[in-house]
Amino acid sequence: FLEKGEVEFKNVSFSYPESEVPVLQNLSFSVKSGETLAILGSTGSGKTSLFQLVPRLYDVSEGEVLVDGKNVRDYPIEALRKGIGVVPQEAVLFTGSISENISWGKEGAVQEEIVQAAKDAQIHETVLKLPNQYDTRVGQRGVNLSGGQKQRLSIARALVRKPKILMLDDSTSALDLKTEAKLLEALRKYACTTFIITQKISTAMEADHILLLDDGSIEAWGTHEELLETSPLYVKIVQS
Ligand code: DCP
Ligand code: MG
Repeated sequence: FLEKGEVEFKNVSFSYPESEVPVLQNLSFSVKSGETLAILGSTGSGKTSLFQLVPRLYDVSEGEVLVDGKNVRDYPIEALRKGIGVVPQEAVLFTGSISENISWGKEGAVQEEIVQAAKDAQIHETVLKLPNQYDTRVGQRGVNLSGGQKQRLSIARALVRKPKILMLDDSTSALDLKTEAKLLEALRKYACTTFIITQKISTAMEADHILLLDDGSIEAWGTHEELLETSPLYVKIVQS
């Protein structure tokens, strides 16, 4: 659905349709195919808003978002939705089996692919312990899962589609460091461009680029080492 998964923001500003308040202001950056971008910033700084502009859950107010050099407005919406795996901040489960929850949105996914996605999302072992494994019902009247387990199911749902661009909105917040490290390692073989909103410096350190948002603007851009040199705000976050 997408060729390479390169993403470029060109002078992007954004405010929500019902409001005048600018949420993102004049953002420019680019991420190459297969690179990882970590997005940091305090609550309300615009991280989730930025995410939503790539699969066109919202459209920019000014500027352009390009995927593989082409304005996202010029793609069929299907291509964006199928080529971009978005894992939302609040994991959503549907009433149905674990398998159905993972394969949702990917017609014709076979069990093998579902299990592989679950393994990569680090949820397979948990699923095996459930009463009916992959046939276990979740959601209403189903088994209850913890926040972290829901997050990982939601990641598996994105991975089964083999996205060119993967967007994780704080999706590893409930994972311990070891599980998160295994997950990030497993993501490598997908070779997708990855946007990862995170509060954890340990995650940011592994990324090719870090974008630090402050009140809708880019406060800093670079690698961990670069930001330690150039951004007092980043240093403050590291030390906190
Ligand atoms: N906002 C809005 N309308 C919405 C969603 C958000 O007006 N439907 C506002 C609230 C914030 C700003 O936009 O002032 C940025 O919100 P984000 O959700 O993008 O912020 P973050 O994702 O960075 O915050 P958090 O870390 O809490 O998820
Ligand atoms: Mg958010």
